[in-house]
Amino acid sequence: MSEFSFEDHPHRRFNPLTGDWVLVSPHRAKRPWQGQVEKPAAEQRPAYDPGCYLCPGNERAGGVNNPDYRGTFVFTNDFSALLEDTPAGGDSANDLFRTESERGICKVICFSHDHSLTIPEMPLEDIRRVVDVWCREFEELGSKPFINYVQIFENKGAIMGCSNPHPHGQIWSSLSVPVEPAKECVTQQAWFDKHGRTLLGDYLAAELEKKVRIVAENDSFVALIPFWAVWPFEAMIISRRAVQNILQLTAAERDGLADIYKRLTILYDNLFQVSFAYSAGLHQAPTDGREHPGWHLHMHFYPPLLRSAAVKKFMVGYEMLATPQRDITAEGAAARLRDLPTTHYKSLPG
Ligand code: H2U
Ligand code: ZN
Repeated sequence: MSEFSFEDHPHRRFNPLTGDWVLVSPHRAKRPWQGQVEKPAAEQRPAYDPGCYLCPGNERAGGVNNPDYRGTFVFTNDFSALLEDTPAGGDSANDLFRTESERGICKVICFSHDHSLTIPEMPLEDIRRVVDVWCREFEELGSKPFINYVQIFENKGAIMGCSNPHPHGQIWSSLSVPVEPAKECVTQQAWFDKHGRTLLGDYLAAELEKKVRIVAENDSFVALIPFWAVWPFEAMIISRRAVQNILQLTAAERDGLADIYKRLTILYDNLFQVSFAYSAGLHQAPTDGREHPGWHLHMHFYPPLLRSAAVKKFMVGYEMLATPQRDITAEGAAARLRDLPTTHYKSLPG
C-alpha cells in the first residue's frame, strides 16, 4: 500500500465549528467527465417588473403597496414564520414530545430597487448600503429583550427555492438561538476557554499560511473554502479581526465586508457563467445580553451547483443516512475559483 495522501485517498475531515465530519473521495473526481457543458442563455431581466412584489410601488400580499423606494427597502415579512406576540408555553418535562413556544420577527430586505441586479453586479457603494442596513437591523432587533438571536441571510436562485429574482435577503430573529449558531456557540467558547483566542482566528491564521484554500482577500476579510466544506463550492468569509458581531466593525471594515461579498459572488457567477445560486448568511454572537468572547464573525455560503449551470449536488443516499460526502477537494474548488477572472463575465468583452 502506498503512503496516505489526502489528494488521492478517501478520508474524513472534521468540522471544528459544528463537530460534524465529511467524507472526501478525491479519487472519484478524477473520473472522466463526458457530460456536455452548455452555456445557458444569458438571462435578461427588466430593471422594473410590474409583476414583482419587491419592486418599488408594487402591491404585496395583503394589499400593501411598496413605497417608491431607491436603494434598499426593509419590511416585515407578510408571511413571517415567527410572530412577535406568541404566548409563552410548551412542555419541556415530556422527553418524547418536547415543545417550546417560539417568538420572533421576520423581515425582508430589498438590496436594490433595480429588479435586474444581483449582489455581484451591484455597485460596491450600494452593497455597502446593504451592510449598513444589516447593522441597523441587527442593532434594532438584537436590542429587543425577547430577541436572543438575529439570523441575516440571503437565499438566491430558483434552484434554492427562492421565489423571486429581485435582489433581496431576509432576517429572522428569534427568542431561541437556532440549531447551527447554537452548535458554534459551544465549539467556539470551548476553543476560547482552552486557547484564549478565537477558533476562527487560529483557523484563519493557519489558512493564510497554507494559502491553498484562500479564494479572495482584502484588508479586513478573507474568503476561503473551508477545509471541512461539504458543498462543492461552499465558502466562508471570515473577518481578520476577531469581532463578535457587525456592530463592532469599523467603517473601513464595513467597506471590506461589502467588497469581499462582491468579489466572492463574482467568482461564483464566473465559474459556470450563470447567476450562481446559494444560501448565505452571517453568523454572529447571540443577542442574549451575555458575553461571547469566543464568537468570531463570519459568513457561510452554501451553493448547490457541482459541475455546470444545471448539474447540482444532491444530498441524498449515504449522505442523508450516514455522512455528507464530496469528490472535488476543498483545495481543488479553491484553486478553480481563485483562477477565474475577477471581473463579472457579463461586463467582459465578447
Ligand atoms: P424568498 O427569499 O424565499 O424568495 O422569499 C421572499 C420572502 O418574501 C418570503 O419569505 C415574503 C415571503 O414570505 N413575501 C412577502 O413578505 N410579501 C409578499 O407579498 C410576497 C412574499
Ligand atoms: Zn422586482
